[in-house]
Amino acid sequence: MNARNEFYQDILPSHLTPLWESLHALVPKEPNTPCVPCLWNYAGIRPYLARSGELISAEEAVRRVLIMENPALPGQSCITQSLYAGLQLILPGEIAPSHRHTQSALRFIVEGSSAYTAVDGERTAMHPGDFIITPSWTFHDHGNRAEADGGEPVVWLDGLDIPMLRFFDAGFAENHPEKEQPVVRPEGNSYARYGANMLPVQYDAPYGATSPVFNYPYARTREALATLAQNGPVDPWHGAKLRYVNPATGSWPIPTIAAFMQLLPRGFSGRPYRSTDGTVFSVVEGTGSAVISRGEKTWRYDFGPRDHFVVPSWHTVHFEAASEAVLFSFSDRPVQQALGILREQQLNPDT
Ligand code: GTQ
Repeated sequence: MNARNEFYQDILPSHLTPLWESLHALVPKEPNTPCVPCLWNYAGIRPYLARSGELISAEEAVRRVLIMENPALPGQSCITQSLYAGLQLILPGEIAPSHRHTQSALRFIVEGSSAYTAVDGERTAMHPGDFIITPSWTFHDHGNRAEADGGEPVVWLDGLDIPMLRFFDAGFAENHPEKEQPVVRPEGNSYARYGANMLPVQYDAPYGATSPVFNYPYARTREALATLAQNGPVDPWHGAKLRYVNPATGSWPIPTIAAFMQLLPRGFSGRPYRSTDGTVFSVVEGTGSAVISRGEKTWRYDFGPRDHFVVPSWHTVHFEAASEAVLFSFSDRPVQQALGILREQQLNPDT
């Protein structure tokens, strides 16, 4: 053993370790994420969701979810270092019981129209393409109408800040005493108050920095994107892309999570970009390709409706759309922006 190695051994019991052996890894020249890109083809994984439905009820599971794990971070329940993503299944007649936690959640509806979610005493129906928020520390339960009532399996993408809360060791949770929390306001109440580009004259933010709107319906989002795309031209990198906002502040819908919807016109061939916010995508409509690269490596993901994929931090990506395509996405951008560390780079601006 040379003198240095001997020294490292000697200081180990004192819980000391030499910085000079790890400095370059700790302070890299540029982001060097352990995360890798990954595509979850919906047709490939949908049978597993169905099987989970045969193995356990939503009530027993509390949340019947298949977590989408980054292949490079097995067992860590995260899709990027800061974000959690999963696909949740709820069958007709089932209830996912009420609880609350400090982690914030988004639901992006992938399949089925017979479910609802309740947040803080108000229910909202879930339809494919809807973007729904569960603010931190609000009671929430999910339900699916019974078969006789036209129920069908409902699947949505769960996006949560679980890894961030774990990082801060700031997670709390508790169950509601009842399976379903009491409904105290009629459906649509929140949208009427906060979703008509207006706010109550005596506005008092009900959920702190989180948006008071908890369902951003796809019909409205889709109409806006269609109009933008028709009016053209669209952004050469992103197509027609909008971000979801907290209407009371103009800021992000969730303090820890940004969410976006973009339309790629038919034949769109986007320019490449990279950013430090690793991003999770859910394909709503259309077919196309995401071409991702990092150094010498390239991943080409041909996508269709209901497919999901992740583009990690500082991986270059560009999009191609064979048919008109619509993509939902979310990232940890609000946190990076608040900390002043977000970086984005648009490549080939002149091509
Ligand atoms: O619906 O409350 O995917 O608490 C993970 C944790 C969903 C939920 C998840 C949760 C939920």
